[in-house]
Amino acid sequence: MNKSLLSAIIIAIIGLFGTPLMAQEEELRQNIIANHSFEEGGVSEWSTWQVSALVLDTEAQSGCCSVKSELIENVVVGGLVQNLGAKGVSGGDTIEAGVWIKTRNLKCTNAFLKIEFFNDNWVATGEAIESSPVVGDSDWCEVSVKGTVPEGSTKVNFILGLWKYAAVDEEGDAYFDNAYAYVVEDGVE
Ligand SMILES: [Ca+2]
Repeated sequence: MNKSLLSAIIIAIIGLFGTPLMAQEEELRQNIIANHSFEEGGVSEWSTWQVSALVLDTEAQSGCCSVKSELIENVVVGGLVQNLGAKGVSGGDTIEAGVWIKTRNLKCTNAFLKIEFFNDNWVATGEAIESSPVVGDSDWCEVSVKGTVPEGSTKVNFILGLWKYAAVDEEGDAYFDNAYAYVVEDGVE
């Protein structure tokens, strides 16, 4: 068999069997965070929990915009939230998630990604998973987490979080961009 015929056969085999597999992986690798890069004008698709959020076209890790998030007065924790449970993520699924964060002069507030798990009655179904915190003056950096969703979870909160650990006025800024979450292993048999 000559080489070109062998190559043609290999390409045909990849054509027959490779595509469906790749399509399946592609489907699993689909970013389930909506408005993940804040390019859609404002914070549509996100809920604000004890933060004010402003989409700016002066800072961006990708595209033209990112979101600047700030804790509202007199709270120590808050964030921008999407419920992955409503997007089909459920107990047993293994998820990989992350976001890019930039901070400026952030003296006593941590910026991070956190994923929390609850059942229908908002009772925690397991330990939350949390990224390393970004503080101080940091250029765009990626934080990520990976974990398995505890059984019985129907609400899976993906949170671009802020936590103020000292009771002083915070003058710094935190920006988030390019949030992602993938189901890397589907727990459903
Ligand atoms: Ca962006």
